[in-house]
Amino acid sequence: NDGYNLWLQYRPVQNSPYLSSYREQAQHITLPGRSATSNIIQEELQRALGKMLDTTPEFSNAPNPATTLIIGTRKQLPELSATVDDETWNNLGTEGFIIRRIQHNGKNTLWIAGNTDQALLYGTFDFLKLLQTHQDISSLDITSIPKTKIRVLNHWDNPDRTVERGYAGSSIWDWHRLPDYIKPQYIDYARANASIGINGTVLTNVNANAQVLTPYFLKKVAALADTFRPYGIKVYLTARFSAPIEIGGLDTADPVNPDVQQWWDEKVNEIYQYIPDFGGFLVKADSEGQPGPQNYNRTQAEGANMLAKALQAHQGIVMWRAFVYSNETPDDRAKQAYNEFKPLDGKFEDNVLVQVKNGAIDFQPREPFHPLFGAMPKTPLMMEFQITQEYLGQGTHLVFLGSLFEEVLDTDTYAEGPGSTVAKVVDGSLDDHALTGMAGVSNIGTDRNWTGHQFGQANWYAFGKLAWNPAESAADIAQEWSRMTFGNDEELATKVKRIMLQSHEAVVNYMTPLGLHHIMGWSHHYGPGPWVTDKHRDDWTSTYYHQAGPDGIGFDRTASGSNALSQYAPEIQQQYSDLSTCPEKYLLWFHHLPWDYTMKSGNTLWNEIALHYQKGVDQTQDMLDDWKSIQNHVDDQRYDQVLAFLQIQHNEAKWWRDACLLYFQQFSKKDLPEGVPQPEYSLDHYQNYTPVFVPGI
Ligand code: BDP
Repeated sequence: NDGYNLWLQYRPVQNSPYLSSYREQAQHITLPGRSATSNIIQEELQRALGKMLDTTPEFSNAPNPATTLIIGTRKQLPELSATVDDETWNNLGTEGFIIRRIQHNGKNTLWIAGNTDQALLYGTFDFLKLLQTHQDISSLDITSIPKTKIRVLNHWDNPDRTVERGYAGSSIWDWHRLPDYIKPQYIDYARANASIGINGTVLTNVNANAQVLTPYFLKKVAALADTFRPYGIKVYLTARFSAPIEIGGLDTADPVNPDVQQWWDEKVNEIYQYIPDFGGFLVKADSEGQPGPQNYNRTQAEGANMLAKALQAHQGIVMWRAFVYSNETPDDRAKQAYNEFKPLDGKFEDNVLVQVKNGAIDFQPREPFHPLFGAMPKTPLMMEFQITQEYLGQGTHLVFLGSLFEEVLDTDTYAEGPGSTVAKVVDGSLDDHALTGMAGVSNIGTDRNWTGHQFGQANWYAFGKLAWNPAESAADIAQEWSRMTFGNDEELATKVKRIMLQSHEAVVNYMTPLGLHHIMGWSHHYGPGPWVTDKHRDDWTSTYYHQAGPDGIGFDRTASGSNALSQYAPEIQQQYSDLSTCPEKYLLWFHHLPWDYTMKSGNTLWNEIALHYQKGVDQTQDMLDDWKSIQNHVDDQRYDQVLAFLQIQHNEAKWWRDACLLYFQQFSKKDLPEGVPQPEYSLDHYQNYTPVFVPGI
């Protein structure tokens, strides 16, 4: 088993008390739909039920006395649908579904219902998940409605098939052979995404290439859009702000220039000729060398609105990234996006979402939530999570990101009093926004198992689940994924869940404990690099962030420092400014403290840092031991790969610990506490060591 089938393994159901009830239910399926999507539903059921139950279900177009499972929309089944009230139907929208048990012809029947075939597809995958995880289906009454509207993967894929920050091979988009050749992998990609409710994909890198907007590429994009459409997945592209100059022959890209506006209008009309349901644009502007409205002294809103207006006639949207910062701005990088965007609240067109990374710096192992969440009530803010593990061990370390996503989503912004969680900002319920969304920077590539690390699949899965329902628990997601992926053996399920649920805390401990951040290797971002300094951009160095010196360590973001804390609600400001209430996990993010500062445990800060690094190493050992203990329950191929990667992770946790502690020890001038071994090499060794092969640069 090479992992290609992801969580759609459809393992034979054995030793389940429910096997006979599953077989009974799956005998005769009524599926009235005749669309491409209905065909997909039928094929998926045939594949899944055949593999899981060793049965070949019979299909019919209309309910009859033999029917045991009905999969039909409100319109397809008027009689049955009249038993459900109008309000329920309306609440379901176009994507929500119901799975409920009904009496039909005096028979115990299951009904998967919704307003559209797409909803039925989601319902079908949910039903199959129940079988995959051996759930009791005798009294089902499920209503599931997505809480966000736009649930998209962001592929940082380039036309030459390299993937920025990708650690799983090349880009899956085989541009050269498109539009003629539709790789089977595209279909399986769409199936996997539909199975977790993802309804959009941005095909191209945020560091954009204008060429993707030319007819040569648009034909290829259209072929992908055609492939994904029946799975409910729309395609989006990144728009390079200077495209009117680069491919349009204009000498400016100024958003208020009528020629520029006209160029975008025409370009958008052209795109819709190829792709009638094109989703819209994702834009990275005025950031890390990308062109943008600042080049013309225009605001982010003026830039976004120009594109938004061009898309309006076609119901397209703009996802405008808030990742705007500059090393020429003398202020703390953590404050810059807020300063740029907060004054623009209410100035964006209705079809613009501002896409904000979960934290104010950059996808670090742990960051406090971005201060923009809750600060722009008149603007829909879209969450951007990074599924690819740029700063978290890339394709090699096992880190379940469901825990990270959950931690951010559950945090209270206090924007409108207690209970104003980030999740409520993102799902639009706090400020009543209908246009809502979540983006995940994809970890998918051409590797047979899609994500490089088998457990990288769990992060793709968790992203989809949390985009659908930001309130879902990471622990439940981990459990569900593990059962679908590896099977229902209880010992295996317990151990895999334990491995997953401690993995995020482990990586924080051995990389950036207690609020440290951005201390990784230069440019490739793999491995430790707290010594990185004196580069062409100060805000890309490590010393800028950890501020370690003889007097202590940490970035002072309180009123005595950069005062980034002032960007948060007063409750947060108060809690995080005060050393007695600041959560220690964010301590050095907000405070600069002496090495002998006393922590809650009674340890000095120096000892506590060292002990956290050690704990991270110990946790990777626990993960390794847990994995070894389930060898008999996992197929060899996946077992061996994960084992080898866990071993690497454990060794690299030590590398992080030793390199960081030796580096910081130059300033603390203190011994390592008991329980933390002397590093194997001198600091010099670690500083001169570069991993041989680091992909994804
Ligand atoms: C950083 C990456 C860089 C991306 C950038 C972004 O290092 O490759 O282009 O974020 O999000 O994390 O635009």
